[in-house]
Amino acid sequence: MAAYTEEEQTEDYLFKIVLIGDSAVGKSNLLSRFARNEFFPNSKSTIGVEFQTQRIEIDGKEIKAQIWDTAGQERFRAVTSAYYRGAVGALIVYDVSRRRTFDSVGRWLNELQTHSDMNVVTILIGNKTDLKNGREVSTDEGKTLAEAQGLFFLETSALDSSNVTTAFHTVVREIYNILTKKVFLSQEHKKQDPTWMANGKTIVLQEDAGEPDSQPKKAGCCSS
Ligand SMILES: Nc1nc2c(ncn2[C@@H]2O[C@H](COP(=O)(O)OP(=O)(O)OP(=O)(O)O)[C@@H](O)[C@H]2O)c(=O)[nH]1
Ligand SMILES: [Mg+2]
Repeated sequence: MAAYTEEEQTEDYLFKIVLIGDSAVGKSNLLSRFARNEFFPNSKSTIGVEFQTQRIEIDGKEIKAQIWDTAGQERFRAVTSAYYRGAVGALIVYDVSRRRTFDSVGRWLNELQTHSDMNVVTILIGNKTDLKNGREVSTDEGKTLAEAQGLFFLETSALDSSNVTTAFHTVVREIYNILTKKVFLSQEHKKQDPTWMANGKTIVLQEDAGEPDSQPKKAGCCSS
């Protein structure tokens, strides 16, 4: 593990980003849509931890986004602290057609804050916007919660692909911006907490794919 300060930046970057949210909200399908442009209509619950590494180019620099995915359901989850260790970005996902999953967002935010030792760039994702008739959570409700918590916000559909790439790119771009000190504060964060990222905290990046302590892993490398 390495801590990069302003002076020590290397050419390439590896950002660990975690996917969290209740079971069946579509975390694994958002990842497979983003990484391989695949969607599975009948996917099973994730067991343990999987991750994909996706290359993204920003300002001529190669960023490796290492995106971690685990089960929303407690009994299938990997050791929590190992999952969050070294994460610099997070997507908290709920299902716009199941209000219960939206009600859980606070709990996921707490868990993220408990287990991460730094400010993690976090985006709230309302997934499954294709289920137009089954919607239980409005766009405004999602937006309001995100604003209250100082999070980015997007609605997505892993099924029809809408906003999936944008969601991951938003997180990666913001981490990159913070790291390169191009912007200290996003507008969203500025509104909520003027001290956010301006308090001298070091961003910690993992050099290697830190493995979960006792769970199976699946690493996949994908096209850029
Ligand atoms: N209509 C619709 N269905 C989706 C979408 N994303 C995922 N699904 C479906 O929702 C179910 C659960 O998706 P997963 O990606 O496995 O959910 P998960 O959040 O990874 O679930 P866990 O691994 O149990 O935490 C599957 O049947 C998917 O096909 C979407 O955008 N629209
Ligand atoms: Mg899953």
